[in-house]
Amino acid sequence: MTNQHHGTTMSVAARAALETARRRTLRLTDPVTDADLVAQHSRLMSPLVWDLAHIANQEDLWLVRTAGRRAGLRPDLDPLYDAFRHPRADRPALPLLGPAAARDYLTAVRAAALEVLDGADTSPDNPDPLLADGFVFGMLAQHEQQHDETMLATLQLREGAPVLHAPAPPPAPADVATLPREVLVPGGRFTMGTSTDPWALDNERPHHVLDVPAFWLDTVPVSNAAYQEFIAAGGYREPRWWTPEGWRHVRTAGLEAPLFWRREGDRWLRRRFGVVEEVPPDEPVLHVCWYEADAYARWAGRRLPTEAEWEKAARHDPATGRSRRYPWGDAEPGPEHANLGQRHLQPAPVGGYPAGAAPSGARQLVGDVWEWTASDFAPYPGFTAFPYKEYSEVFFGPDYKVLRGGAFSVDPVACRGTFRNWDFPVRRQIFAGFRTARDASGEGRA
Ligand code: AVJ
Ligand code: FE
Repeated sequence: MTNQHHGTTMSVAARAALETARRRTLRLTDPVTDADLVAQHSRLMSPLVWDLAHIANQEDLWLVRTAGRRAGLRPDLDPLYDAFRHPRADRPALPLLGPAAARDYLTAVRAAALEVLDGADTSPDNPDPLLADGFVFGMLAQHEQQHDETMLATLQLREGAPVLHAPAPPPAPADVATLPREVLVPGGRFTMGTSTDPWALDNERPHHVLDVPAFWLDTVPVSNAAYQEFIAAGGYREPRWWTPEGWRHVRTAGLEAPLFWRREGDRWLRRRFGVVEEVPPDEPVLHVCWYEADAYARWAGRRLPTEAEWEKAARHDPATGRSRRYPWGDAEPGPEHANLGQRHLQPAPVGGYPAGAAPSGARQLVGDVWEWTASDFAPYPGFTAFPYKEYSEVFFGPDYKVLRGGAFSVDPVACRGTFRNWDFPVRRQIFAGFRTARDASGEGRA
């Protein structure tokens, strides 16, 4: 394929990714009343109408003004929708665009952005790295999808009658009962990160080789049933399972169970997008913070996997020594591989998606729930911020823990074996669960 053809292919892919993101944005907000769009459903979150106009404003900035070198539609709005200038809790008090004006801004910016895309040289040899392979268009599709996930979390926090509906995910396959509790990931060198994935973001780059010793990893994410055993064993009342900061947090925040859970008699109920239902025992646990995941792992005599271990389990192919894009290989995620893209409004039971298994046999590394790792969010050796420091660089350091793998709430465009997410260790409104690991001293060196 010539590079010019490649450019056309990337332009088509960019347009499709932008349009997929916009369909989701509208699917999330069209059924919401104006009153609910401007309300603050939690101090942790923005009003939905802020996310809407922020999506438009970032597209105005990066696609219309930066990529298109045009004047832009509303540069005057930049300060209002600058996430660093106004903490989420303060955003309802700002003179925000109302729902109709925010929707008009989205539509108008998109029309201009698609004109820019039509005229852009997205071939790989465009010397402008923003345009080569259509990177900046892919970046904005990922940005909109990330805010769609944030809006989904806001709708989960929202009280009141449901506005979202989706079919249940597929039931667990017949072989779940026979799955081993853990799988062995062999020791040795593996390539972490990427320097070639065209739409990989700055924090996923560059690729680098690490020696990761052999370790055992849970075949599937920790289930609600397993987590309930930790609760029943008094895990939340026993300081020895917690780090000092974790214990302080459990006491001051009064944590007793995952967010959205409520005890009724001897049953656990949960609220899920406005529906109260019994906690399904075989689903991956969801809405736990890093401290809870870390404490559970210690109680179980195990630990959280490091970020490098997680990525090796998800990408390393022992047959070739190569790191692949996904646990199942390089094929784009399909509905048989993983629970992604908000097709469902909950994780699938543990053991699902056998077609998406990694070479080790581990399942559901991608999709269903974000997985907390043991690691702080840090730059890879040779990192350079691109195209702006506020995407990743300003968050590097010990305040944030890395999450991997994506959840049912994540679109495939913002999900790959190298994709890195991060949050404070106290956060629970995100769609996060975890799995555990242990050392395999000496075992299984390939
Ligand atoms: C990568 C999910 C932590 O939502 O704060 C959105 C993504 N960055 N707009 C976030 C992001 C700028 C970011 N996370
Ligand atoms: Fe943003």
